[in-house]
Amino acid sequence: MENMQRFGHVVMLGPTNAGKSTLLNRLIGQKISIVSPKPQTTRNSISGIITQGDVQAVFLDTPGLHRQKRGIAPLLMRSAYAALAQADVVMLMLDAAQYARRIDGLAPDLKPVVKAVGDGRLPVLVALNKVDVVREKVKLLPVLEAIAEALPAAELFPISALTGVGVDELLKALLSRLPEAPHQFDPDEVSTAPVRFLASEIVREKLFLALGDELPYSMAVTIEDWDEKSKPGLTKIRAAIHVGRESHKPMVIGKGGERLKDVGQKARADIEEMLGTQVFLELWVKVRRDWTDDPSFLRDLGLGQ
Ligand SMILES: Nc1nc2c(ncn2[C@@H]2O[C@H](COP(=O)(O)OP(=O)(O)OP(=O)(O)O)[C@@H](O)[C@H]2O)c(=O)[nH]1
Ligand SMILES: [Mg+2]
Repeated sequence: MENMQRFGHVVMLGPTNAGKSTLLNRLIGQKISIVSPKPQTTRNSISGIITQGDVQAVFLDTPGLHRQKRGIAPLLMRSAYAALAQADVVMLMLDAAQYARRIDGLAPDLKPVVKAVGDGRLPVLVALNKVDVVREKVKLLPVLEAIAEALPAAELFPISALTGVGVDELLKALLSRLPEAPHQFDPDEVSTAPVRFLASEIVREKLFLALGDELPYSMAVTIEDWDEKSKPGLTKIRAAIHVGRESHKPMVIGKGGERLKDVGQKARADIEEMLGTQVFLELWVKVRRDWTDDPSFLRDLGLGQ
């Protein structure tokens, strides 16, 4: 039939730090999902919408899979797997740089995800990411073989989300698997996430990049006030950074307030780009003891049930 529309959800699943959010941003052509070199950066499933002619896809970037059991980690894992319920197509992303160093094929901790997606119910495409850092391509052979063995029906795409190598082919294949269904979004919509949420994520990204290895995991960011009415062309935003302990507060603020100021400046620049207005961003650090155990606050963050 002519002009039959296709629409569906592509769920991006994979170990933490594989590069899922980096790929989503590249596919959408703008920053929607935050990225950092640290694991467990993504906390909420984030949508990115692509419309190409008769095909429209909602990509769901999920929190990375890992084996941590502390704090909110199990909640994040559950939400990643829960996204599968919406999937028409699964994109499983693996880090080639990590697996190329292994000689024994797939890591044992991938077993649960292989089990979850490998029952043949959904089409699975595997994106073997970060091939840009694997100089000797022959080193990829064992992992390619291991993937083919674990998921015989899956199509395999070596890519680099960073440089763009292989991404067009992967996108084409993902879109081609979507079912016939009417489009659900305006062609220029890029995400279903509210801009306020995206702004809070930008602040969280800058904190992830500015702080050491432990602290980012005990922090959350909420938007307390958003005012675009009092002055045309200016958005005034007040965001709270929640830390779990009193002793974390000075670490976030830094000597003479330098660290918080730096985080604020970097976040403001990105939020201005996203909104296309000037932004006045006020950040304040709030101690919310043990927020990771507070169901109502977790719900406010979109992390609870
Ligand atoms: N060299 C290289 N680095 C990449 C590539 N893709 C992503 N990265 C880097 O890998 C790190 C993790 O990227 P993310 O996009 O945050 O990974 P993620 O899978 O979303 O991680 P979680 O949200 O923690 O699950 C960042 O430092 C990226 O810059 C790639 O193709 N090549
Ligand atoms: Mg991510």
